[in-house]
Amino acid sequence: MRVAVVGATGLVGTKMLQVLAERNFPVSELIPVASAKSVGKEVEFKGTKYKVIGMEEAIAAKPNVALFSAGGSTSTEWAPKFAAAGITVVDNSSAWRMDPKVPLVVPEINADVLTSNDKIIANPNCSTIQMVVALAPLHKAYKAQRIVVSTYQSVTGTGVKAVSQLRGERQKEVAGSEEGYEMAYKYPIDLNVIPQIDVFLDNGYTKEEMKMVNETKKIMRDDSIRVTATTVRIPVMGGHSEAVNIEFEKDFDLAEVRHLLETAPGVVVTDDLPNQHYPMPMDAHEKDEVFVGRIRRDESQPNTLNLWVVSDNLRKGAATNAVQVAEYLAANNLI
Ligand code: 2RA
Repeated sequence: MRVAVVGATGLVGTKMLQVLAERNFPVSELIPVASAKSVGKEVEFKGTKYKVIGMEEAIAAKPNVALFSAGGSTSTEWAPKFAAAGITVVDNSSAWRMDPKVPLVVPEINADVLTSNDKIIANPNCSTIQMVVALAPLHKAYKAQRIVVSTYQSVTGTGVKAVSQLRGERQKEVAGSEEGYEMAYKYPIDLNVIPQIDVFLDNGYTKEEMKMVNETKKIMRDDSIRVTATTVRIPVMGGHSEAVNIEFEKDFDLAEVRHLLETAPGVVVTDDLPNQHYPMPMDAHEKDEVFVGRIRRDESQPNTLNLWVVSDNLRKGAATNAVQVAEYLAANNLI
């Protein structure tokens, strides 16, 4: 397979290269691509250095698949051009996710929607992906009616500038460093919590919160699930964490819930209270699975469950999910 990675020098693009190599995706030719300012830079794949090329040149190279992580406006402009050249795009931005003609795919849940006619395929938002991976087996068994989710999101979800801001602030606090750094956020993030991810919309929610609401329904193919979200940035780097409260139509047995999660694809249950084992971003970091713990009944109302869900947002929340989509396309001769 000729594989293009668009946005190859960014945090997610770099992770895509790493995940393609680790999973031994059958790459016959790697085509790293980026915007004009990064053209000519070098990236490494399986020990070899590759020069980053521009968009036009990448289309001319005719990759079978292009994994995009270059931001919404780049995807809006360039994904249709790649698609028109017969190249299948798996896009990590939010540009195409809610387009009714574009599949929004988490392979463990809805890869069956994919056909060879799909030339633009959307990768869901990181915080949505990890929640629905845990939700899917439970929704199938008990039918989720309403979800209340609060997130605790890693600065890596914002990108390199936010990682530098957190590192810079910590260096200043701990070592008195005078070294300057750019601000990715309006406020300090170290020793702080920012209850805003992405821009505010007219309804008072952030775009990130509404992504969780709308994308969940589309991936689960169920518009009746009611979702409300509060998304929050915290000074962490390993992954995103979520407190998820799910009200089901049917009652459940906690042992069965645990069994359903333990046997669900892509899920690892870490829930051993006597030993104080529960999912944490520092343990999820660099892992592909979604970790679920603190599994308990919400005692305030019937048929309702509380979960704590953690995953590496750059992996299952972005790069790994995109590569899994490409794996499914390749395995089913759809590219
Ligand atoms: C974030 N959800 O964590 C975004 C990244 N896609 O900010």
